[in-house]
Amino acid sequence: MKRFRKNIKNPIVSCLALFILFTGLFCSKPKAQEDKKISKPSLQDKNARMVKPWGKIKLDLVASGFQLPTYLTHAGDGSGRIFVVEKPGQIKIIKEGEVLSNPFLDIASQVRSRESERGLLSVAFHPNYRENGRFFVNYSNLEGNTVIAEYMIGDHPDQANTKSERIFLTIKQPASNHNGGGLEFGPDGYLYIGMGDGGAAADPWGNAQNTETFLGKMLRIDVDGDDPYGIPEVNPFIGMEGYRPEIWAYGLRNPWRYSFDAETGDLYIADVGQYKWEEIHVQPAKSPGGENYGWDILEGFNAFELPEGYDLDQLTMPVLEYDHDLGCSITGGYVYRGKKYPSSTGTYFFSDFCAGTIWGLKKNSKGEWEWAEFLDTQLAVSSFGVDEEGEIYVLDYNEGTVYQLRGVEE
Ligand SMILES: [Ca+2]
Ligand SMILES: [Ca+2]
Repeated sequence: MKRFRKNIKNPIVSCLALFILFTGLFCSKPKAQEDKKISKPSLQDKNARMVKPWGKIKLDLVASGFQLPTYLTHAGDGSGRIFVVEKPGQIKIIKEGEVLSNPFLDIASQVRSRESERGLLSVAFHPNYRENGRFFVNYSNLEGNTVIAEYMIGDHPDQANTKSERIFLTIKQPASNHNGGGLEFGPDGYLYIGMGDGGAAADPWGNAQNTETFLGKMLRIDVDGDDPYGIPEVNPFIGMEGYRPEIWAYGLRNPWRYSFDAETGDLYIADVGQYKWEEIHVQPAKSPGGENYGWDILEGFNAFELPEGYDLDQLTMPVLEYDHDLGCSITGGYVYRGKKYPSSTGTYFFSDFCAGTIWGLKKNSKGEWEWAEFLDTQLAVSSFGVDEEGEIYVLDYNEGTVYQLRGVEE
């Protein structure tokens, strides 16, 4: 496997010339401390095994000209349209292969995007969007705080009503980095909101393990419940003192991208690491929630701020970690469930913003996690996305391009 090089080949140049998303402190990262390996038990033994790729993929250019694209998705309304989110505050539509000149949504005047991890970060369409025209965005407001808000379709199907905003949540951000950014509806119809730990480095405020804050969490809300939103009755901490009832899982550092397997409902969370380890957690569809994913006690499988005598059984371990020889900021993707490329079926594709490598992760026939390098690219992969057919797309942040990930069938 090749080591990553291009985006951080020259740290000075890359930090000045490129927006380094997600890690934020990359430019000033202290040298990693010597790894404090946990020997009892040897947790790293549980890491997914690197194997030869079990298929071939390629990337084909679909559209270009986007301004710092951060996300791509579809409306699930049968229109076949693809929606591309731009960090400065617009959402563009790709319709029958053409990028429409008028944006679907333009809220740039209320979005703060000059810092690398702030801006318009994602959109999620209501599962019944075709009937109700409701969709949801995650952006940084002019004060730099996270806003989760609803918008409605306008008079024309290709243009939202910019005056329809209904704010669900405003979450104070103590630093400009680690804002999370994802929004995904689960198979249960609830909205999952991934929140970073509040930023700086090493979670100085202890947010990820603090169950009274939204930071460093996966939240789950019911957008069809009370005004402005309801709490699902089966949320794991509902009614418990010392816990925000919105919390679905905690102990996350910066879950920038996460997604549900469209077939199994399993939740794949790619959590951006601190000095050394990038990681993926997989939450089974049958999980009742409440997992503690470890940050900042652990980074990946490794001790970070591990208290003396801490019972590691309280934590849910990742299925995969990789160190900073291979990248510096993981970009979670999707499990392929499209119909066109059967050799990719069931493979979770993901990448790294600094490295551009596209990897696949999958359980083998014995139920053991394996991963492999599928493609070496020069892209700054800010996100993946899927269309209505379940086909996967890859966004290049620096070039503003959208590629389709295609299997190369033998
Ligand atoms: Ca800390
Ligand atoms: Ca973790």
